[in-house]
This record gives sequence, structure tokens and C-alpha cells, in this order.
Amino acid sequence: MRLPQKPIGMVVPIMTLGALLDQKIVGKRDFTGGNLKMPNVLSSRCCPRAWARSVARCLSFFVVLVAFTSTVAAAAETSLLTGVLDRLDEEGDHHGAAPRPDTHAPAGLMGDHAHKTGEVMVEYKFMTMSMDDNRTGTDKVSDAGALMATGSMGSMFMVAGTRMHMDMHMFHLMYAPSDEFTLYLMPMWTSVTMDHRRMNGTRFRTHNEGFDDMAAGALWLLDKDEDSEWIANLGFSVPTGDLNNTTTAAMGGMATRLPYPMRLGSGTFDARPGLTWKGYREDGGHGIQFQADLPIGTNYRDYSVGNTYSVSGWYSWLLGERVSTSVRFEGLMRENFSGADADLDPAMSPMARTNMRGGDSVNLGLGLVWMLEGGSRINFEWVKPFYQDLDGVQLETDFMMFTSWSKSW
Ligand SMILES: [Cu+2]
Repeated sequence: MRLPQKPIGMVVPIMTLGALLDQKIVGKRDFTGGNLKMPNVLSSRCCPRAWARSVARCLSFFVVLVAFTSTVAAAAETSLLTGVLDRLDEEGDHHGAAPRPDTHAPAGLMGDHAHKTGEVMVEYKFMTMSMDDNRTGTDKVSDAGALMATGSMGSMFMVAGTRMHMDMHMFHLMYAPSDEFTLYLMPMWTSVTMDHRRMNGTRFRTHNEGFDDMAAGALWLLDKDEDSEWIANLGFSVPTGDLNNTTTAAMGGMATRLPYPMRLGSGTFDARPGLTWKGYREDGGHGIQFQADLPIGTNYRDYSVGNTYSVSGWYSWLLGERVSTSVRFEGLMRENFSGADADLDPAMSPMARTNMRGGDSVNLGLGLVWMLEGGSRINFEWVKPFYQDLDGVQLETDFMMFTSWSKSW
């Protein structure tokens, strides 16, 4: 009875992955050798790129559709066979001797689980992200090529970023006043280091760190039956991150404002609504999550970061009572900023351009959850973008890694 469902759930995403990888290889070109005939990255996209973008969008939605249909099929199937969540309740998700590891989603997601009345959870989550080389649209460009991709009639940028490394330390606190609502608070500390190249070939490094915007909200358990649950995330962020930090490395000792990608937050209150559906099988779990980040109004530096939308579908397998592993596909859409910080000169660097902030990506995540003695969890996920289409010139993401330790009581 289970047999037909499982191959469909696995094979189609793998085929889709193959198609996307092919597309990326075909689309890859390198702009080296001082060729000034760069495509105008600000004008409407050329046909192959527009085609690639629509294909990627179709494929990412196809992945989600497949994940959705396979999870619904699995839910229909397992509800006939078992009451997995009933057994969870009997065992006690957080109180029992052997709770399932996979009631938490892969580590790259949050807002994915609710707690029972009176429960408290503490979590420390560490995220590291590495970005190397620039990309315009789906094409890689050299460091020199990134300086030329201005789009404004032959002039070049003075500076472009060549590499960025970001670490985030997240302290996650959850408390459930009732079975229906779980409240959460998540202060974050961000550290960013970026390497740059100037037009004359010289290089320099800048660094910024401090509190990022703080996430908070309530998770609302909309519905729960014996082996599936719906959770709405009534989330928001508080602008605790500083946008004013400066560097003296760029302009020979003179303090200049750090550009958009190195700033510690949006500067606005953001609405962060989300919706998660999770289902459980005897041998694992699966789920879908939609999550948005919508800045409200304009910040004190006269701009507004772009809306962000993500959709994830994942599938997990129990490898034993204490360990589960997962595969996740994520489609991520970032819009460009509006307004502009008057202290940043958009002719200086692509990182000072509000119209070079958006882009789409499709990511693959491989995860592992490990329940320790005493009921705490280690949750790990490695995330690799395999398709990126970026507006203007921007650093491309090479990988992200999430590691967390959590315990509830
Ligand atoms: Cu929790």
C-alpha cells in the first residue's frame, strides 16, 4: 500500500534537480578579458535569461506541487493505518523517554512546531553562510567583470564585493500558554566580513557585527489530527539591528557608511507571516512551509528592504528511534529595495544599489536530527543553492549551514 507513494516522492525531485543543474551549466558564462560589451543588466532580460527564469520558476513550483501531492497522499494513507500523533501524545513529545526526533522541521526553518500548555523550549542556533564570486542573472562574472556591469553607459563601479562570510548566533525562546498558542522570541547576533576589489586592482576587507533584528511572534496550532498538523506563524521582527555602522577601510581612513548587504537588519518592523503543514508516517515525516518577510513602511535611512517569500517542502526518514535525516527543496524570492540611503552613492558599488538586491534561488537542504539522552536535540542542515538568478550584480551564495541545540521541558 505504501510502495507507489515513496518512489514518486523521491524520483521526481531528483529528476527536477537534474534538469535544473543542466540549466545552470548551460547558462554559465564568464565575463573576463576586459570585454566592455556587458549585457545591460538593468534593462529587460534577454530571451535566454527570461526563458531560464520562467523555467526555473515553473520547476520550483513543480517541486512544491510534487511535495504537496505526495504529502497529501501519504497523509491519506497513514491516517488509515496509524495514529502517529496519538502515539506521540502517549509517549509525550517532550516528556517521554523516546520522543520522535522529526517533530521539528529541518534546522534552516523556524515557526514549524508548537508546544503543549506550560512547556518552555530554549534553543541556540548557529548559521554560517559563505558567498564567493559575483553573478549577474544566472551567469557568473569575474571580479573585474563585476566592476563593469554597471549598465549606465560605459562607466564602471569603483568597488565590488568579491567574497562574504556571515555568521549568525540565534537565541530562541519558546513558551506555550496554551496548546493552541506558542509564543517565541529570537534575538540574533550577526557577524559579517566582506572582501572587495577596487577598479585599480587593490583589495580591502570590511567587518560589521552586532545585534540583528529580533524575531518574535505567536505560533497558532490551527488544526491537528492523529498524524498531521497545521501551524500559522503570526510573526514579526523588531528593528534592533543598526544601519549606521561605518568602515574606514574603503576610503583611505575616511569613515564611510557600510553598504546594504553588510547592514544588521531592515530598520523597519517587518511582518513575518508563515504557514506550515506537517505530516507523519511510521518511517518519517514530511511538510510544507510558506514564509514571508514583509517590511512595513520606510526605515530611518529612507529606504525599505524588499519583500522576501520562501516555500519549502521536505521529506524525512527515521534512521532509528533517535536519529532522522531529511531532504528539503526551497524556492526563495527576494524583491529589490525601494527608496535609497542618501549616504550611499549608487555609482560607487553594486552593493550601494537598491535595484541590485533582488533575486530568485532554488536550494537543496540535507538535514539530520539527533535526540540526545535527556531529551535535547541536535538539529543540523546543510543548504546548497543549485539555481540562482540575481538582479544586477550580486555575490552568489555558495552554501549555508544551520546547527542548533534545543531542549524543552
Ligand atoms: Cu520549540
